Amino acid sequence: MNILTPLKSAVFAVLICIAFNACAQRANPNIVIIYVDDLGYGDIGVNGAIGVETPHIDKLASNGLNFTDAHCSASTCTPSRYSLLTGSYAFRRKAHILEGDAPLIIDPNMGTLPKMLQKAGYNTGIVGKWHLGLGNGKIDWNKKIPLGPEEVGFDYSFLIPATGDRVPCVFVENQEVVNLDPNDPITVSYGTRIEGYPWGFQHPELLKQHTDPYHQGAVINGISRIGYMKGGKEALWVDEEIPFVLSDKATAYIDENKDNPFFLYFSLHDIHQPRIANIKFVESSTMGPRGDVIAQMDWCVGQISKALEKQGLLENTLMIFTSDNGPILDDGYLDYARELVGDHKPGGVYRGSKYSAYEAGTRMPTIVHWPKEVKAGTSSALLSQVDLYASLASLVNQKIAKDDGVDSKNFIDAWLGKSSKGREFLLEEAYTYGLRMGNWKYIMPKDKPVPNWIVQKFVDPGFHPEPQLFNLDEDPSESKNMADENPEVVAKMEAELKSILEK
Ligand code: NG6
Ligand code: CA
Repeated sequence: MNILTPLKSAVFAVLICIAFNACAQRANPNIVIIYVDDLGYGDIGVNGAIGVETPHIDKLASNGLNFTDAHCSASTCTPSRYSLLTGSYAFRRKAHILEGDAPLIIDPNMGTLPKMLQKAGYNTGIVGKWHLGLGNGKIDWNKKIPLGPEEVGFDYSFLIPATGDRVPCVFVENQEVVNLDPNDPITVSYGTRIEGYPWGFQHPELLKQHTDPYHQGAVINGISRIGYMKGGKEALWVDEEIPFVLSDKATAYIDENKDNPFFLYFSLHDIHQPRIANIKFVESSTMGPRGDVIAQMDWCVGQISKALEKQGLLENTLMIFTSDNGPILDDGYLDYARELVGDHKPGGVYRGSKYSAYEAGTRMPTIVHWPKEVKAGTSSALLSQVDLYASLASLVNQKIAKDDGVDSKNFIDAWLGKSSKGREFLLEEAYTYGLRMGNWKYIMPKDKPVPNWIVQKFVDPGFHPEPQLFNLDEDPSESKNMADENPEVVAKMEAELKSILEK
């Protein structure tokens, strides 16, 4: 017998062993994105919240990586969600805030984050707010809806179709209205008033909260909404129960998928208006309903951690906790958020809010929690959610086709705290554009009057006839325009913005 044969077999066995271990170590993690609605940078305990406690989120931060300069791609919801799922800026699709009966705005032929994860062997689920449109024209809510999360890459979906303040106020599971009675069909209308649920402007006595004129359509559960609706009585959600319904669906999804890698996009209704906390959370803050729903949202986050822990999955699940746009105190419902805010700073030290091109519009509370791979700490890397598509693709070894995710770049090392290097330039979409270059912040001039509906919200969208330039190192709250002193910085940033917009 050749003396080398046993040696060769031993070496071979060792090599197989090493390869096997490497593969086993690289087992793809579960991925959970917890996407809060309208939560500001300063709205969580770990980032300085006053008057409300967020123990579950703070725990994620103390065991994970807390980002100080991570951004959603826009200061409103539909555009940010579009970018998160497609890796492409919303302006390329002219995506803006959608009504509740708008068609799907994601092209079903496009590559998406969930489709990429499906290819990598993941089961994919969305629970919560969608707000990316459904169907391919006028929706018939009484039939299976032809285009939606399934065509975008989700194996399972349980949705609030648009927003809590828009009709229809029903859940949609796998593209069918939940609990629909065929003898009580649903009709929805935006624009033209239809008889059905009473109208808020005619029946203020029915309301739990008064509203501005934009939210005085159908009154459902004592809350008037945008749009009109008829039928579907059995299917109506109860606002006070939404956090429990969504948390139950999300944790059931985790339980059902515990044996295979899964991607859960848990997209909370909180803390969007109408801010109607469950009695369990009423007066749990000093800030009235807005603070109470922050506490309620924190409880939902705790439910997810608990479900993962119960299944022994918390160690190897990559959880990303963040929000879709900056905070707003008065978005149309009279819940006294402005009066009760006290010393709390929803946007932290940053200027602006939802709808604004200033930093608080897009700088989001952002925590990455993955005990198996990510060391606890903080990171000041400049990151955008538009990059999660390419970054997660790199994590799970998937390639993205050339025409997909055109704005998405791979920053997985920064997202996992292995590098502090984020983007060189970062676009902030609003009603004008913001651009970051390191700690410079540029805002594109817009010489137009601020629309009335924005003025009424006490929001400064950042319109200015001249370019604005801020040095965030010295002036994080964007108070001193440095454009005149730094023409070469302005020129460089204008050229970069032009190239993004014209790409
Ligand atoms: C605005 C609505 C506001 C809210 C927002 C969407 C008016 C005046 N205001 O247009 O109530 O629904 O859209 O919020 O209609 S978001 O977080 O989904 O972007
Ligand atoms: Ca939002």
